[in-house]
Parts: sequence; C-alpha cells; structure tokens
Amino acid sequence: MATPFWNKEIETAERSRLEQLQRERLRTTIGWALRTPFYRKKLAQVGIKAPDDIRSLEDLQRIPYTTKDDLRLSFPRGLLAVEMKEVLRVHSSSGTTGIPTVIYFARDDVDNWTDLLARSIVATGATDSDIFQNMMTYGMFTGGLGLHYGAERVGMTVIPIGGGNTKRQIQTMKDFQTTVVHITPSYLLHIHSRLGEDGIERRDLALRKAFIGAEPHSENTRRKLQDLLGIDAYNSYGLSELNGPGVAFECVCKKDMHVWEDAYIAEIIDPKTGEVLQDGAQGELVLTNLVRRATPILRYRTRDLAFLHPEGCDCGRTHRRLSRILGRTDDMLIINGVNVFPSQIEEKIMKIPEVATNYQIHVDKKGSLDRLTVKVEIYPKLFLGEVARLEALKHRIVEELRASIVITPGVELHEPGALPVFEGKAKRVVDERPKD
Ligand code: DLL
Repeated sequence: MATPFWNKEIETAERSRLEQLQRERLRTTIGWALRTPFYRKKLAQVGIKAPDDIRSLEDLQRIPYTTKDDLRLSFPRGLLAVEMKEVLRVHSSSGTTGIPTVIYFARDDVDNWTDLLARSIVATGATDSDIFQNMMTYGMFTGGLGLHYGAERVGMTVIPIGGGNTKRQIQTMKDFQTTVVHITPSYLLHIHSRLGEDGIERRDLALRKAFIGAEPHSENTRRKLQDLLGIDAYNSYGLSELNGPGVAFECVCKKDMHVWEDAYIAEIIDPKTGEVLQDGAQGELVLTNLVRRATPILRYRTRDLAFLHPEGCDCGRTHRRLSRILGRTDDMLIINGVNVFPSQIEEKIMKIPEVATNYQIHVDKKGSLDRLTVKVEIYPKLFLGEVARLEALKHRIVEELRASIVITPGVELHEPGALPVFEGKAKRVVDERPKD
C-alpha cells in the first residue's frame, strides 16, 4: 500500500540493520542506566558493571525485569540518570497511588519522543494540512503533550483543547473544521452520541481520522466508530513508563501497531515463568527503552497481554507489529482511559472512620462512557441522623477518591449486610462493561 514516511530509512530498515542499531543503543542505554542507583545495584547483581558487558541482543536476557513497584520504590530520584538541571520535563502515570511513578525527560528525550510521534502520525496518512484536535488530557498524563508536540512537528494545525466538555469539543470541531482527533475510543463514541444536540450534525464536520488509544478496545469498537462517523480510526499504544503514546501505532494498513524498534526492544514473556516467547505467542509485553537518557528503563513488565506478528506489513515498514492489547495480568482497571487500581480505592475509603468493613467497586457503561460506582457500607447509626449529614459524607468520600484516582466516581452508601459477603477471596470488583 502506498504510504508516506517520516523517516523512511529507519522505518524500512532491514532487520539486520535494526538489530545492529538496537545492539548499539542498548549498550548506550546500559551506560545511562548504570548512572542510576537503582540499576547500578540491579545490574551488579547479574555481573553487569559496564556497557561492554552486553555484547549481543541475547545478552538482554541476563538483565532482570523491572516492575511498577521498582519504579515506585525508586521514587523520587532512584531512576534519574542525569543532573536535575538537565531535566526538561516530568510526567507521571495516571494510575498513581500515594507514591507516583515518575519519568524524567532531558531535552533530547523530549526530542526523540516527539520524533516517534511525528513518525506515528505520518504513518496514518495524516499530513501538515490536517487540523488536529487533541482531546486527551494535558498535564502529567502523557497523552496530551506527547501528541501535541508530535503534531506540531509534522506541521499540523494543533488545537490543544484537552479532555472533556463535549459541547465545546463538538463546537470546536465545527468552528475549525477539525480533520483529525486524538481521543479515547469511549469518548469518541460518546461524542458521536451527542452529535445533533446543538444543531451540529456529522455533515457540519470535516472529521476524517481518529487516533484512538490509552484504553483497551476491540476491533468491533473500531469498526463501529469508523462506520458511525465515516472515518479511519488508528490504534495507538503506549505507557507513561516508556514515554507515553508513540510506543506502537497503526499505519495506513490498520492491521495492528508497529512497535518502533529503533527506540524500544519489545519482548513477549510468559507472565508466570518469565520465559521469553516466540513471535506469535501470546504473553506479557516487556519493553526496554533505547533512546531515553534521563530515565532509562530496562525490561519493563507492562502487565499488558499481547503478541507480536511474525510476518511483515504491506506498508513496507519492517518494525514488527504488536497485536491489540488483549488483557492485563493484574487487576488494573481502565476507566475512560484513566488507570485505576482497586487498591487505591480501598486505601482511601478505609481511612474514612464512618465507613464500615465491606465495599464493592462497580463498573458499567452509561451510553458509551465507563461509569465507576463505589458502594460502601457505613455504620447503621449514621442512617438515623439527618439526610444532609449522609449527603455530606457521600460528598467527602467522592472528594477523597477523586483526589486519589483523578476521576469522579459515583458513591452509594449502604447499610451493613447490604453488599455481598464472600467467605473466601472477596470479589471487590464487578465489571459489567460489555465485552465485544
Ligand atoms: O495511556 C499513554 C497513552 C496515551 C497511550 C494516549 C495512547 C494514547 P498510561 O496512563 O501510563 O499511559 O497507561 C498505560 O494503558 O499499560 C495499557 O494497559 C493501556 N493502554 C494504553 N494504550 C492502549 C491501547 C497511556 N491502545 C496503560 N489499547 C497501558 C489498550 C492501552 N490499552
């Protein structure tokens, strides 16, 4: 399929050239990693004391995995490989508990990441003539600023509107004749359901493409979006720990996402044994940074389940394709693109003295958006008091939760005994979102 390239030489490089690049960059990355207290210790345990201790790509397998807990325990500077003065920007993961996972970017890191995003955007056929409305949240979340910089580098006209405020989003799409949006798939479905409300119809818009990501979605959801809106929708995958978006992105062929292998080494492992699996086999995705100096991360266990396609792609890019994310190995929930761990919710509500011992986390869909409701049992005497006090308590719980998980949940107060009791392992999460 005829397709434009941002950096044709790299994107279509022979496998041997890519691997040579990976080898060189891995060694450089080891050098950076050895500047951090965390990796100095971790690598010393397996006898890696200098970049030259890594000779081949197979040697990567000597390096122990890095986990989210490692990052949390290294907070705030255990993984910082440069002087703070050199750090240009800080991002963190949206699913943070008390201790965030923080990623530092030096100037060249921002530059390299921006380039990966420019490359991703161009791979979808978008150009500098496009008008790009970035509906992802700005701030510490990487979805906003990441694509913003990439789109500017391509030369698109960028509308940095950020997330939420559906009316304004639709009005803006009309006013500026937006052609490309960056958005979570659930929010795009929601936007579609609100078209027509203020007299703005699909025909008033110039939309032709959407970059959808930050949350799991099926091929059926993509098709539905494409059919409802008459657009092309491209899957985009990434995670804050490895920069954010721009780890893997679909090209014009829309047959899963190219992992940019000059910037990342992707491995699929058996999540139980840690054994590295062959292309085509499903397992947990493990990623290594190759071009990030300020916070180099080696063999990061993403907890995302996927597989790598063994065969090439019609677009001519040689970088292997990552399947859609098929699930998670942990209990992380993704609510409208925001990562939430049940433990974050428990930690907050159990601190509130009025809350009794049982609670349930309920997730369903209202229209096309995810809805989170936290049901808590409270002590019976509270129900004897004024309604206003109950309302105030509910409000307090909502506020406590919002401060921790970034989204606003619904909260229901129940009398003790109202929620299901489990004799064995408690089933705290009821996820009723349809699996299509
Ligand atoms: O969600 C980065 C991002 C922003 C990606 C915008 C794409 C677009 P985190 O908040 O750290 O970073 O969440 C990362 O979200 O480990 C996956 O579980 C999930 N995720 C991200 N993209 C996809 C996708 C951003 N396309 C976590 N499909 C990851 C399925 C996704 N899950």
